[in-house]
Amino acid sequence: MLRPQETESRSRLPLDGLWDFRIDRDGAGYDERWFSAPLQDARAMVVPSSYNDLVVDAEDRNFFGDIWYQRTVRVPRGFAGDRVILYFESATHRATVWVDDLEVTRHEGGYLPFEVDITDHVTAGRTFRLTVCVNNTLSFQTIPPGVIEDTPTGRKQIYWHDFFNFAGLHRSVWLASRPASHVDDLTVVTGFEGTTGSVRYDVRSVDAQQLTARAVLADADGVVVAQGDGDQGELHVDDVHLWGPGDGYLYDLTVQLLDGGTIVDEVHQHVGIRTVEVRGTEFLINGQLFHFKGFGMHEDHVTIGKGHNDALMVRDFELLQWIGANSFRTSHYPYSEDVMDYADRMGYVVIDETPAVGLNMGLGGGIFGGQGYTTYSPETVNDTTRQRHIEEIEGLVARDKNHPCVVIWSIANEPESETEGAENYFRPLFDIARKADPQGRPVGFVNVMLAPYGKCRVSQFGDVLMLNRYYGWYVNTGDLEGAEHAFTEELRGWATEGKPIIITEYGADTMPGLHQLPAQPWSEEYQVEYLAANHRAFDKVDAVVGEQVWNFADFATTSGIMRVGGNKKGVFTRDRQPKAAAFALRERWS
Ligand code: GCB
Repeated sequence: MLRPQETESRSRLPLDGLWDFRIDRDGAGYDERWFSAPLQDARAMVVPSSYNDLVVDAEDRNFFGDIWYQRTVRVPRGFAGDRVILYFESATHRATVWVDDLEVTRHEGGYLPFEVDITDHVTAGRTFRLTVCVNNTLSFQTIPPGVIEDTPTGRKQIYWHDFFNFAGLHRSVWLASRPASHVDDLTVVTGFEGTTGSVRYDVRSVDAQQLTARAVLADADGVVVAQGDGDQGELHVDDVHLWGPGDGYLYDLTVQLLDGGTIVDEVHQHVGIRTVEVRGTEFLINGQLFHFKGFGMHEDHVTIGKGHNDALMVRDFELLQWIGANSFRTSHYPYSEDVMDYADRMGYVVIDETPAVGLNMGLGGGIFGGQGYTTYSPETVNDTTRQRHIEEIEGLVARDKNHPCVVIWSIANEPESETEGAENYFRPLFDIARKADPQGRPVGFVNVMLAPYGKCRVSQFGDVLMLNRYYGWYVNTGDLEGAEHAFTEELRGWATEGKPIIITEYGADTMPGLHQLPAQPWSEEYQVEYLAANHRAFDKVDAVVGEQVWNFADFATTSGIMRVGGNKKGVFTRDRQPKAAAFALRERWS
């Protein structure tokens, strides 16, 4: 599945803007067939955005269940003769879609795209009623998991991850056209030897037996540097300009399906030529040592929640550049395709994560102390959950496999990993990710402090060690000397495993504007000193090849006594202004 694009043979029309919207408080929408008529009692809602922070009523904001979106769509006349496709970049966490009265597709999973061919149900030049029912409930069989508990005051949605369960159509929706005979998927694998780059390509097409494929590679100036015929091939590039950290050099690969001299279909794929390798405790990009500097991030902004917005994305990357970061992790779910494209273009290195977060019932909202559930059991996280998890891994790799920015797949964040149940659950998943990725990138998962060195039973399966640690915050609170000592000791243990270690989270909640001398937790000064103590620990252990602070910016969470207007571990505030720690990091990283 390729994202809609504008080419010689394809068009796309964004369906973003104001849609009719209704929260289905009584769960009546399916029975009353809300899709079969204009949505009654509807209010306006923005696509793309989370609906939650746009409304002011607490019950609406915290609602779980069905929410309905509807709008009228006119199919452009120019789409006549082509296949007409609806493409959703995401619907969190699942969706059912109707074209007029007809259900055309369902999709599970809140952060990956899905499409449906609606050619047979619409007419070029005419309108149709598009209805989408989005559902945001979480269960033990969803990724991420959750549970609905009965309480004296009604049913409540519980989950174990530390960010607000934003819902809605978070990314663009497209009406797209493409020819019946078309390129369905495209894979590139890059490499280089000396100054010659290579791009292996593999074209999968539909209904194209009589057509021939042609691949043309152009450099960033549009000069053709290589071309080949056939569904598969390898292109060679003299004097290659590699893609690398801080140098987002992209070639453009045009793939055409030809009927003699006629172009039947054409797609474009930007290509960054680079290699990724783990060698002992080293992490290499293009054969050179790479040290990760950056953040675990969130798609989270004031008012729009998890909605994608280009302006806010650009601001985030401006700040990443200003602070000297070279990388980030898409904690804790796949990010918008626009973010991935922009990371390619800006030369940012990405650890790409599935939405498998909160598979740890020993944690509550990112904090110790769960609510008495067993994580892995036939009644909780079970084989059905794992099947969903596998689909998320395969779906993520399928979507992002061609991005040069992606250098590691993170298959989960902080699952319970110290038990036999964890070992059994995770054993096959790493190989599933490896098998899915034609580029053979390293695969790992993010380890939690509850499964420290010597206790974790899952890290044996990964190619890299990714650790989230809060020495000086959740433990050794306020005691940075003790924190540095304990962290160094643990790192020395992990270093004996002979794999590269990336610290994927370390951070301290900080109220912007709170100043204290001597520094105390929650003050800006403490965040600065906390980071310095952590850095001293990292710098003593050669196997540590990266540091990603938690978090880039403050973000929304569920209510909790450990959260003050959300999680405040941001180095930037939620509206993207620097705390004191930002200047300290800038000095270390620049
Ligand atoms: C973690 C989680 C992250 C939380 C963070 C915290 O370990 O991975 O999602 O937000 O801790 O601040 O507690």
